Amino acid sequence: MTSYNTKYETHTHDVVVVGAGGAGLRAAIEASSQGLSVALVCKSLLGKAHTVMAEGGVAAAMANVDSADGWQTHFKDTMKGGKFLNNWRMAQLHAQEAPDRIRELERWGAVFDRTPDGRILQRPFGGHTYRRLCHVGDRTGLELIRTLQDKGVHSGIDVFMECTLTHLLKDGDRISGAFGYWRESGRFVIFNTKAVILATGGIGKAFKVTSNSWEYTADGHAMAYNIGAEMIDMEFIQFHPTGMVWPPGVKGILVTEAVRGEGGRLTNNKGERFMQNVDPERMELSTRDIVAKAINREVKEGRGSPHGGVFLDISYRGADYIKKKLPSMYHQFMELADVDITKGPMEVGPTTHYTMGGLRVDPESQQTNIPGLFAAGEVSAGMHGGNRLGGNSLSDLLVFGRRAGLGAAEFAKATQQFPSINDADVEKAIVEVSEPFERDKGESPYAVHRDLQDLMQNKVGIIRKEAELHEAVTELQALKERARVCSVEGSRQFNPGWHLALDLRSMLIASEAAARCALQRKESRGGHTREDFPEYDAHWSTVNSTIRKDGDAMAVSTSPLPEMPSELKQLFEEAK
Ligand code: FUM
Repeated sequence: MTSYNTKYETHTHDVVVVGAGGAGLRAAIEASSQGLSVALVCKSLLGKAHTVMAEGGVAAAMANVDSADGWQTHFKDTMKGGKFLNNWRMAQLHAQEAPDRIRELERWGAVFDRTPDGRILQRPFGGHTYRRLCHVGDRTGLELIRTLQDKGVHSGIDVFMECTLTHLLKDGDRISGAFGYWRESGRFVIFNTKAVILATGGIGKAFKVTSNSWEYTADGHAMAYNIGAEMIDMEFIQFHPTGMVWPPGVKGILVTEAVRGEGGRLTNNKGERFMQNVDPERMELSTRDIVAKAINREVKEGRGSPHGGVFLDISYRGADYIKKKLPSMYHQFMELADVDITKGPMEVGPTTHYTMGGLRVDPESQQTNIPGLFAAGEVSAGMHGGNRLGGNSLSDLLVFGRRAGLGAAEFAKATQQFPSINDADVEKAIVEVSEPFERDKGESPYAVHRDLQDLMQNKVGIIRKEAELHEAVTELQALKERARVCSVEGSRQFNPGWHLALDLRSMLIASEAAARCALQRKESRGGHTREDFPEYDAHWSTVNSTIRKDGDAMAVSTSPLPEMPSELKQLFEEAK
């Protein structure tokens, strides 16, 4: 329902999903299938999502290629890859339900690559014991989005594109809606709802070198944090080992792990396969945290490629094979770098790819600690622990997108009346988003963003040190102040400077959470490496980092990890 007779354009739906990547689409489909009215609100155009950057495949223990695979092995791989910091129940549900979600996707029209006898083909990926990644060449995320989008638009979901939400609204303790603006006109818009599902993705644009595109500015993290939602484990950032390093304009663009899955070899400038010294058993298919750090070391110690990466070579597989299995990589390097990967190596290096931390959710329903607020996909946390295995994000968003849709639908059904929108909260939100226009001598948001990216890249990056993290926390306070008083010119009509000024506030919250948690965790584990504490630590293996808003301050603490039941622990004993 749309109403224009109140002061602001207001839309009323049982469930509002924010973000239209895989998690948002899957959640919206599920909530809609429960007979509820559903709004799907996205900042970008439908179909433009970081989901497409999970190129190499979706992990599910279908056992089509390696018949010994099963959910127990997938569960164990996920826990080991996450360095046992995962929420065990999420990892269990994920491993158990992923194959059903793939079969469902296939029924909805996804066209996977096939085994000779017609089953879904599966390829190897880092940290997975068996060949487990169902794929469509190197365009798996794209096919997943295409399929979900097709299904979604025929499910009666109301889609609101190019609409940025900046504030979640509450009625008492529970969620009542969201406030934002149309990117083109700058007009304000309100969504009144019984339940909100955040599926806003990650925080990659806080870093200088990233595979993420402009949308990944921590919007969901910040909106939820600002109304009292708890975050966990924000220090765990995944630096994907292989992004492009050259030419400068494309630095950070993803080079899919499928290149290594199909046999790609990493070498340094001496021609050495350096993974031999790091993980001789798994070599290039070690987990991402390990491969990224190994590449970082080669470069730092002077064994890098001419443009500051290392070499990744698949050319020995032959042109036909490469063009069939890795068509996007072939075109990407040809068009962007003038490199023919069927004839010679690529140059690659780590790129900020994924945030393991995020909003704490209930594993069954994906509800946060705010009644009526749910989260799925990268903005939520727990599933991947300290390091995500490649391919587990696509299966995560299918499994937990569905669960969030169901959870929100049940919550909405149990809510008789629409909660009220508090006018004072809306007026406050309007004042906050209008502030950048009120000043004429403030700094440009672009300058603040550039400095934020440099800071996060250099001091909260792959290798961290106490002194630099202290500096990062202090410098982030200064950046927050600069962002608070930055100014933009012109009007609210399509004004990218204004959009960035607002996004900066969200990125600064996520960055501060990452830096403070990284300072607190005195050990190295997965996507968090402390040069001064290089080993695992027994205490830190039992706790999640927690982040909450405490007045104007950010409170960082720890909470005990949920205890794994004995029958699951037994799986690890049997493996020994
Ligand atoms: O390398 C890739 O294709 C990325 C996959 C993922 O992040 O899951």
